[in-house]
Amino acid sequence: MRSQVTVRSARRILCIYPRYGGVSITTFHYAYPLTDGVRAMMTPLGLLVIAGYLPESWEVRFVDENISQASDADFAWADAVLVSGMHVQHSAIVEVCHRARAHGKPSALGGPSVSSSPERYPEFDYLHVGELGDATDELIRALDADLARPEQQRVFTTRERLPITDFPVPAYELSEASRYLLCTIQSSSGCPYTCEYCDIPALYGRQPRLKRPEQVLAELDTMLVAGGTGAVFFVDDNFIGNKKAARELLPHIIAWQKARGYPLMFSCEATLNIAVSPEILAMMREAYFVQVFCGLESPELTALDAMQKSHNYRALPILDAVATINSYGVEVCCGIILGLDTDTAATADAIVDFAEAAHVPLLNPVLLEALPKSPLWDRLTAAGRVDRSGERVSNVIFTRSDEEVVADWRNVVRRIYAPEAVYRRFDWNFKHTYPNRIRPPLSRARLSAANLRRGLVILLKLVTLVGIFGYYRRLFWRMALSGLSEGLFYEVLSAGFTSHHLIRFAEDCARQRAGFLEEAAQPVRAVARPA
Ligand code: B12
Ligand code: SF4
Repeated sequence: MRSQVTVRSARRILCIYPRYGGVSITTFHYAYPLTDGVRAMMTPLGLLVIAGYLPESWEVRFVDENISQASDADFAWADAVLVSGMHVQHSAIVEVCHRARAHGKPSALGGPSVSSSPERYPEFDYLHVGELGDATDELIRALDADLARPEQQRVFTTRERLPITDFPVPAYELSEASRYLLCTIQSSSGCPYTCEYCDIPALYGRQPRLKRPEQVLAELDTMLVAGGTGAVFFVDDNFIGNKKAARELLPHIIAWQKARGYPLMFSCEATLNIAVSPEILAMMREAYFVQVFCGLESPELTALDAMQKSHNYRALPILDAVATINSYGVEVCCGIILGLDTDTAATADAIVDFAEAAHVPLLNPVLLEALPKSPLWDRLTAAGRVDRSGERVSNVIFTRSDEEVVADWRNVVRRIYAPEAVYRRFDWNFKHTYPNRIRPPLSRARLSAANLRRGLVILLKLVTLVGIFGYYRRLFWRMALSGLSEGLFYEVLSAGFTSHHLIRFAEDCARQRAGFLEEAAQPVRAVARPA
């Protein structure tokens, strides 16, 4: 639902999502040129939720600067500028604030970065700390009452969250949905576990809050009308944070898909112990979930014990868990953390060996970072091991030298994303994972003009850039022909597309240009994603 605040003034609100930091594994930057105009990974859901919550009488414009820059005309049009973002976007967030100020417009910042570190944003006129709730209504009241920039920064902190069952449908219609690889949706917030490095339980709670199934379906319908192109990511911190709720939701999604000819395929984040819930996996298969992102963090059991993440292997050994999930047609992606206290000179090899043994195509190795509000932050602060200078590769003072940790990161990325290694893992999935997927009907929804155009463009560009001009073209064709011989056309395109980004990223790594190392000015560069 929209805000219940009664407003008196007409307002024009410009919502801006700033550029990401450097290229990273999870943003797939290098694959965008293979598409028909994709410019960003996922729709920024938080800001779309806020846009959907603003009073109906207020006009809203939405600009994702990963797609195109907000123009002077946009700023001139606006009465106020609302901004969101993660720590990795810090410098771009501040830059948007300066532009708003140059146009004499008040600016307000909300989202994950300011919610965990408001002190990093003294430039903004208004700060919104926390989730949608009473603070959001206060901000709306303030903008309704007065458009002059306040003399001093005003900080609104959510004390009472809006129940998630009252959340508005995100304003998908304001986003250029076709410019994203994935549309995003949220069915729950929070996670019952307490992994040491993670701030999710503190920020969003240990008791997952749940949307009603009909709410989720209404959001999917809105997304479709807005032009969402086929692939949707559930941003839930842990899709099985409440297993009963997942069991209740999935039959609704299955029925929705069947009634509409399976217009969408899904992915989500979940803990690896989803492997011991066959009934959930069976329904995910039926609903056409094709990928799950699991925060493995380390293949070393001592490391998992130390970070309170033994749920990754207690229910089922890790390799068995991955194989079980694969048997439902669901590909597993793994988050990996380097720089743990338990890491040794053997850790990099253990990670590379794990990738090979588990046949996981996509891994996201990152350096440990202490997030305020996480148990790790408290432990390392007490031990004098949090470095707030922002001048190192992480704010954690590792037990090994920075050089060793970064060398391991580089070593892992280079080896797991060497063309022969990544194609080999995809090839294994052609034989053992993807054939286990349902074959959705070739409905009108799936054969839409937008889907066909995107598929065709990717095919042509992939064949040209990689299949003809790529230095690893022989390996590419071997992988592609192997998949095609199994009748897996979509999967071959997807593997070629994904690998293109990963291989280029690893090449950058070899040339010492990759990711967080470029963003030396940002204190938070690489934190594991949750679940
Ligand atoms: C989806 C996701 C991504 C996606 C897309 C991000 C996007 N475009 O939105 C991708 C895959 C790109 C991504 C990447 C990364 N992510 Co991420 N990601 C998420 C995730 C799982 C969901 C985000 C989401 O949509 N949430 C749902 C929405 C509704 O919630 P919300 O954004 O918080 O918005 C609410 C409030 O904050 C508020 N609000 C938000 N904006 C605004 C604006 C205004 C004006 C107002 C008033 C209010 C307001 O209202 C909303 C409703 O309550 C979150 C975890 C989480 N629980 O949020 C992590 C999270 C945002 N990611 C995180 C991190 C660390 C990363 C990476 C750095 C990980 C890595 N090492 O690779 C990378 C960065 C990549 C890069 N270099 O650019 C951290 C951010 C830490 C921080 N405080 O900045 C989070 C919080 C997870 C965590 N704790 O570790 N991520
Ligand atoms: S890392 Fe994942 S499983 Fe652990 S507390 Fe965070 S969201 Fe939950």
